[in-house]
Amino acid sequence: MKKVILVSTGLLIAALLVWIGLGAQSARQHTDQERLQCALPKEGARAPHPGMVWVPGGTFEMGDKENPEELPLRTTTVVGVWMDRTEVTNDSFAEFVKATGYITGAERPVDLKSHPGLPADMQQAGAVVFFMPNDLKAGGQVTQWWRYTPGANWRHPGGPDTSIENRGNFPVVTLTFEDAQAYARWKGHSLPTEAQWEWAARAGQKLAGQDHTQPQQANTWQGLFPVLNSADDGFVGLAPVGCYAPNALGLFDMIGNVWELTADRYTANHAEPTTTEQIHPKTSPLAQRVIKGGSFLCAPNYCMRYRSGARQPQEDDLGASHLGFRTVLSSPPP
Ligand SMILES: [Ca+2]
Repeated sequence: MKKVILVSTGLLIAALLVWIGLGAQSARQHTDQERLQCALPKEGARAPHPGMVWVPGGTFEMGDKENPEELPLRTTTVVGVWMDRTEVTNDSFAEFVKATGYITGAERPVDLKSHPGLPADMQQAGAVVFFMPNDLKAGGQVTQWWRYTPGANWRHPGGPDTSIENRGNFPVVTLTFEDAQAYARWKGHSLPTEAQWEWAARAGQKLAGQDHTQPQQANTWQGLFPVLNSADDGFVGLAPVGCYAPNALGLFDMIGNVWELTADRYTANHAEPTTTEQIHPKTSPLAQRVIKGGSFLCAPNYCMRYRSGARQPQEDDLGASHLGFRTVLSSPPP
C-alpha cells in the first residue's frame, strides 16, 4: 500500500480559474524578515504545571456541518484537564531527544513490509514537505505542492538543506504519531483526545459552527492557495508559537500554524467515539489519527479547516511539514 498524502480537497478548480485570470502572478516566496520568536505572557509563580493551562470540563456540541466527516453533531462531555498552552516546540522536543536518544520515524528506515511497492524516493527515510509551486498545472493534484522528501525530519523540516537553527520556538514538525506519543509519555502526559482538543479550542463555546470565519488571530493562508500567499498575518510559513492572541483559556495557536495530532483513531464521521482500536488494529499500516486545527496552509479557497469542529485523517507513520502536536495532563484542577 502506497503512503497516501492526505490533504483536504477544496475549491481548487475555482482557484485555478481565478489564478489564471490574475495572469499567473509569481508566487510570493519566503523572506528573511520573518520573526523567530514571539513573547509569551509570564505564568503565575505558583503555576502547578509550567507551560500548561487548566481546561475546565464541560458538555458541548461536538463537530460541524461543513464536511461529512464532521457530522453528526454529537453532545459530548469531557472532564477538566491540563493542556500545553502552546504547540510543542523544537527546543522542547530537543530536550526529550537529548535525554532519551530517541530517533524519530522520519529518521528511521522505511518499513517496506508495511508499504510494499513504494517508489524509490519514498523508500528512503523522510517526510512530506509543502513546496509552493511555481507552475500550477490543471487537475489539482496535491503532488504539485506536497512532496515526499528524503532527509526531511524534525531537525531538517523542509528537507536536508534546511535546519531548525534559531527556530527553537517554532512548533516541531514531521513527527509520526509514535514520536508524539513517546514525547508525551516522557513528560508524563498524553495526547489529547479529539473531544478534549475540540472543547479546549472552543474555550467554553458550547454550540457548534460558531467559528466559520477565517480567524485573524491565527497563522493561516491569505490569498489563493497554493500560489498566492499575501501573508497578511505576518507569516508565509510556520510561525513561532504564541504570536497571536490566545483563546479565552489562554491556549495559543489552537487554530492554524500546524495541525495537531490527537489520540483518537480516525473514522469517517464521529457518530461513535473514535478511540476504538478494533477499527484500525495497531499493526495496520492504514492506521490513521484525527488531526485538528488546520495549519498555515488553510485558506478560504482550500482546506478551510481553521474551525474547531474540522477534522482530518493522518497516517500514523507519516510525518508532514504542517503537522505538530501538544499534550495534556490529567491532574487536579488549580
Ligand atoms: Ca500565514
